[in-house]
Amino acid sequence: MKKRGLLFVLFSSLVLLLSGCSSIAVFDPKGPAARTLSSTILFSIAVMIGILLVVYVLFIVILSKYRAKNSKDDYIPPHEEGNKWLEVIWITIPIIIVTVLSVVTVKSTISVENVPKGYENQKPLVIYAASSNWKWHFSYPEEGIETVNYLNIPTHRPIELRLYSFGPITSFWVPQLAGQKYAMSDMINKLNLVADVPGSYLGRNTNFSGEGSAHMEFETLAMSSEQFTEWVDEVKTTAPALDEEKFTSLLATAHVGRESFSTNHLSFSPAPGDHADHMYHTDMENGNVEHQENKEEHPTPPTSPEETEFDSVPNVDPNEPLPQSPAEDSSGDIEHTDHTNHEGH
Ligand SMILES: [Cu+2]
Repeated sequence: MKKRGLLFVLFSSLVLLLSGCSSIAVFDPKGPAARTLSSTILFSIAVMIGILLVVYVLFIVILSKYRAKNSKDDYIPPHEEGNKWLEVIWITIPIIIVTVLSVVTVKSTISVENVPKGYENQKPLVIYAASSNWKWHFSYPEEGIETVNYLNIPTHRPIELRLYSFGPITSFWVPQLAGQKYAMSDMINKLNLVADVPGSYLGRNTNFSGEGSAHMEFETLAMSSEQFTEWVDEVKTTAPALDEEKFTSLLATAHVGRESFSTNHLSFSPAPGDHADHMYHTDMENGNVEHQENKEEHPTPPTSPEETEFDSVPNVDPNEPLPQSPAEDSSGDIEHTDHTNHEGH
């Protein structure tokens, strides 16, 4: 009974706390893709609440209606043979629920994968977003500029983000603008989004990628296209150029603040091919050869000496005999407990 009271307190405080969070970013979308996702989540929650309501009402009704009663000693309950209609109902309803949820989910997935409706005819602004330990690099190929740890975008224009990573897999997520997508080292993932409300939106890496991953946050600033052009011009005229040497040292630095450059790294460190290319090359009959030849287009990101986890050289010589397991070794000799003594044998 005490346990149940504790659970009740925990549950009600959760309800209070969670309902107090009016600013859950996912439910405060500022663009069509995020709006689709938010309404899909809300719709699923509504369906779930509907199901729970029906289940709990039926549960209470059945519990009270069929509870143990004081009936006569010679009472025999009526013999029931099942009910065709009941069975039809409780098979059909779940099928309908699953169908409705699937249709809604597939439709919203397709819609967020594509350029948002109404923006298909506009030329998208391409931005390469690359992660490295532990920061984000944003390259604007058309404008020729690059930023670190902040992303400025114009509103009411489709943005095509091309995600990749210098190092481990990370995940790019600006919850108020779009869903999350992974950034990987040897291929590009495309993410389409549009911001239709100017403002500052928090973006972050949502995939644990090492000790600094919690600090991989960046500000996405959505502004009018005039302000955006102004900002680009300002960066072009005032920011320093980004050369290979500077970029290499930037990659090697764990944490940096915001930085702006009047040139970008794409000229000397091109991005990998996109996912479609990657699939194509590996799916070829001589997949490996094709992929090898293509290595120049897929630059291997620089790795630090600590990152030798995935080295092709195994730690153990395969020809060396396996170390004897303690099980085979224990011939009933109790004195063999000290490990250092053991090695001397
Ligand atoms: Cu792939």
